[in-house]
Amino acid sequence: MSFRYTVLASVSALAAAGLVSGIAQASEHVNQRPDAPVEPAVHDVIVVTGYRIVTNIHVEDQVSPEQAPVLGPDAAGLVARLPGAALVDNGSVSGQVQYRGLFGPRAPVAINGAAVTSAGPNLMDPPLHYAPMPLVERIEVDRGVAAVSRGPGMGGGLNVILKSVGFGPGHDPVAQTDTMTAVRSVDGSYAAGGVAGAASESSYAELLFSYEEGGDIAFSGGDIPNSHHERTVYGIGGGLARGDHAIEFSYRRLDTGPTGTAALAMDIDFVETDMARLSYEGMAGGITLDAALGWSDVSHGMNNFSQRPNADPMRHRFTYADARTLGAEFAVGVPAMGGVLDLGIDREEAEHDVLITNPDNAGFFVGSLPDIAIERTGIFAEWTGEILSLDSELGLRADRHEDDAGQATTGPALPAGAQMLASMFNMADRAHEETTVDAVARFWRETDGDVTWRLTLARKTRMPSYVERYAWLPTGASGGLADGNTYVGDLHLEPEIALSIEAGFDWRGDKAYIRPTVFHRRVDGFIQGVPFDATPGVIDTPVEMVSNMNGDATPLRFANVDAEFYGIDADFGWQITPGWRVDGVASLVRGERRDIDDPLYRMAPARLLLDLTYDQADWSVSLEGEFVARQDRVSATNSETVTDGHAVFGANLDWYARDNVLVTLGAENVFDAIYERHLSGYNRVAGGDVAAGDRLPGAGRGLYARVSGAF
Ligand SMILES: [Cu+2]
Repeated sequence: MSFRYTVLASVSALAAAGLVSGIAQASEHVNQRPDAPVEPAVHDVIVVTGYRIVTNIHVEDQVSPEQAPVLGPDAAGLVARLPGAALVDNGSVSGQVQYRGLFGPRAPVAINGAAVTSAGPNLMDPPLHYAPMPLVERIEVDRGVAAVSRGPGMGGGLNVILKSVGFGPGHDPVAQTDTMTAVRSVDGSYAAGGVAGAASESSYAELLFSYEEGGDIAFSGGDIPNSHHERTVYGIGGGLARGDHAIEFSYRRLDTGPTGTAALAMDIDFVETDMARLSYEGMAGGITLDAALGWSDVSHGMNNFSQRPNADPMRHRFTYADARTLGAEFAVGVPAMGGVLDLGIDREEAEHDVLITNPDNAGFFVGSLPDIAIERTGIFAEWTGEILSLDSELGLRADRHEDDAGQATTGPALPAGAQMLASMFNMADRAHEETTVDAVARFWRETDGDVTWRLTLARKTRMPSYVERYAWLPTGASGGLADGNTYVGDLHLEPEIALSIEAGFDWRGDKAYIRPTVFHRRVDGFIQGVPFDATPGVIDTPVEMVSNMNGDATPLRFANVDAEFYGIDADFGWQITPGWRVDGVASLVRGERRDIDDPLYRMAPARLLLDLTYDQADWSVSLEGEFVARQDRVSATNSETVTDGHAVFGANLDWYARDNVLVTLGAENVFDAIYERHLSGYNRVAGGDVAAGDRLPGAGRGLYARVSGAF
């Protein structure tokens, strides 16, 4: 249900922002339920393909990248512009979103409403890897926490809506396209893609395509090591509608070529992913029906020698990581107690397998995460309506989880210590069952049209990831933490349980707006690396021996600890004169252990984004400053280093060449500042322009251009 709400919210936001009729028409097909309410109080929408937005004051539920520079191929960078959000950058196309301190497996991400399964045990292919910028229409973000109907997950839910021609307004099929091309000087990159198809009110068919390629990103000290990328996506889709019933089908193929991930021990050699989804949406007797079947198959290869120097053939590694998923969902919406009650059931089956090899030694292979099977069946109830004149959303969900792992295989060339760990793993009871319960209550109230108060209370859970549970061999695989540590899992991990409260208001006056939020989240059983045993550095266990041979005498072990997060963030703006306006986003988050005195690892530093914009009818110019504070609250457990504060400035010109063509020209990092990004990890590529072990810097000065067009 929340999915439907946000679709409608964005459509109305676009209309409110004064979009021209062409795009409004293209969006009309999503407006299948004109009676459904619109709830910007609980969702943010980032519109990527908003053409000709005549802005007086920012509409409260969208951030438009057309008025702000969005650089590079990663949609994670776009989301990072929201209040409370930041980019955790493990590579040009390996970015994760951090939202109010949560990232990686704690931040649920869907594409077109479908959960995305990554294959890489270090999230080289995080969910947003599957949403190249030329294909992204908009991104919807559940403010604070995700509704239970989105599935399990701890943080705010992200749903990326890809471009689609969708159903059209007319009886006869009409051809449509929506494309974007971009070039960027700092990495010599280009991107091109979009959707083309034909649509009528009863059917549509479409083709999707995108191609992106870029070299290493330059900064004033040289090139950022292994920051190149290459990615292709193509797909088909279609739909049939009869009366109150519609079915839609989509298939996409993703093909990522050699791409660097300098903060990790290996680079991407390939990611080859097939994804398909069949969905039904309809209405019968006043009851709404939603059903979907999804399937994905990821084949991923990575290595530590073809894109980075590695002179020792004994240490060459090529790792294969595969994942397959099957999912099914069914939900009904019925009128109840003056509101709407959504009842749903969903099931997901996932298989993961990771095999480490040495291509120069046929006897060296090891199944480090062997034949992992993860099954989940969930049910939820979510009611939306009015309680004591407060708009309310009350949700409850329960999930049954079953995990298991197969037998670890080892080649004869593997050292004896690792052989022993494998046989211990194979003798252990690896199966696990768990039931988790989530509850979300949201209340919001609009007063005299200017202020919307909002309050969210939630109990959310997260199951340990398969890496956290089943990593029996100490390796750098950690779900993309990129802290340089070696990790082992724990078969006995408990689920994380988070209790959170979040409160704020959205105020919009004639000439200004502000939307501040304060939040607190207490997590029991927070899963985090801790010293392997009571005598770290004393090599007295098989795990420490094997880890020491791999170059880390002090491995970490995933364990349940206690943690908390709190912070404040806001976006705001002021229309100074009819032509000039200022917009800004400010974010502050703290994450701390509660059981010991140590900040949590990889927390975003305090940040302020400020844009000064001059608007005219057909064009606008923006100057942007990004001010990032020093981060000295760093995790001693993760050997995290401090980063200094910095300021980076950019400028861009938007020109609405026609009603449906937008041209953007911009300059990034105009003063060519050298700065370290706290969330980007440490360089692990030797022999480049950044010393191994140093923080990876941000991009240097450059120009970029982008043309978006819909016909
Ligand atoms: Cu990988």
